Amino acid sequence: MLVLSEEVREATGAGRPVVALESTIIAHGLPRPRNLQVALELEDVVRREGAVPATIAVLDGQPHVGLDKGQLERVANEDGIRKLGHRDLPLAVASGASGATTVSATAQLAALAGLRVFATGGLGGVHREWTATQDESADLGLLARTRITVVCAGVKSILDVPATLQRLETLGVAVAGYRTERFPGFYLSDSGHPVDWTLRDPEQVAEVMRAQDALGEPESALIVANPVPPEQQLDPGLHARVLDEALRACEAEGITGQAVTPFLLAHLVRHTDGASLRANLAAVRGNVELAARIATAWAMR
Ligand code: PSU
Ligand code: MN
Repeated sequence: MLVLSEEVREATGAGRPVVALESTIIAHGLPRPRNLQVALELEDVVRREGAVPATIAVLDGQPHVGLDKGQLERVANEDGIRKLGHRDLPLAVASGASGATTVSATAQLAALAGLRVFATGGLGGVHREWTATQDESADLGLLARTRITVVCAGVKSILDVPATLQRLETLGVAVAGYRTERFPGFYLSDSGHPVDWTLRDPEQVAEVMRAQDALGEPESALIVANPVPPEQQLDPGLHARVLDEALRACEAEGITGQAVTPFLLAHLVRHTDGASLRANLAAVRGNVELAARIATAWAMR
């Protein structure tokens, strides 16, 4: 049922490096018209590193792995494009719906297509109001049972970061900092929390992936947490202040469920004069580039 783009089909057939990219960040995480430019730019970053990009989305009920320009345009600009977590996939397929895929849905489809490396901005996780709302992203549970390597700038800083790290530990998902002993904070280089493991180069990441396969079940993910460069991070003071306002606005407006993350991200963009957007993009770009290098090291194994 998967539709692979021609270049993804050729690359996977020949064992060449492919990087899966999610589409929720395009449809629901970034403002128009910047979102389409970013989608195209991220694909270019992958190509420049000698790998093939596979942006993933569901269009008219068909899960696509690798999108052409017209399909990327639909994801970026089509009104009513849904946000699909992995639980939504069978519903979207059976009803012919179109939607962007979150980390959980992208990871599931990427693994189904035989892809092993995936890049995003920040993972979903445990929300700060968890005791009242029980809002924990489905990203975490899916990564506990999917053999994929996710390169991200940690988890989104709008979340309860220590609770999310604890959940990842409980769920048995491997986490390593990339050239850092600190867990990155999405818009910030450092979330204020340590990581237990540090990896130094793409070859070392590929070795961990090999070891995962040799060790067998359970088929869980590897999170490679790659910080945004300190000179490109959002000012920590501004971040703390605006995030606080955003969380209060979210509660005051009664935003719940899937709408929470896009609401908070959009609030930050507006109230930091685009500075959060610049930090977000710097983080995603770095992650996509590193993912391409890891995919290359993995393809040469
Ligand atoms: N990273 C970004 N921007 C985003 C996301 C990640 O830089 O918008 C998306 C991812 O698709 C992630 C989703 O899976 O946010 C989490 O949403 P939720 O908290 O509703 O599970
Ligand atoms: Mn949620």
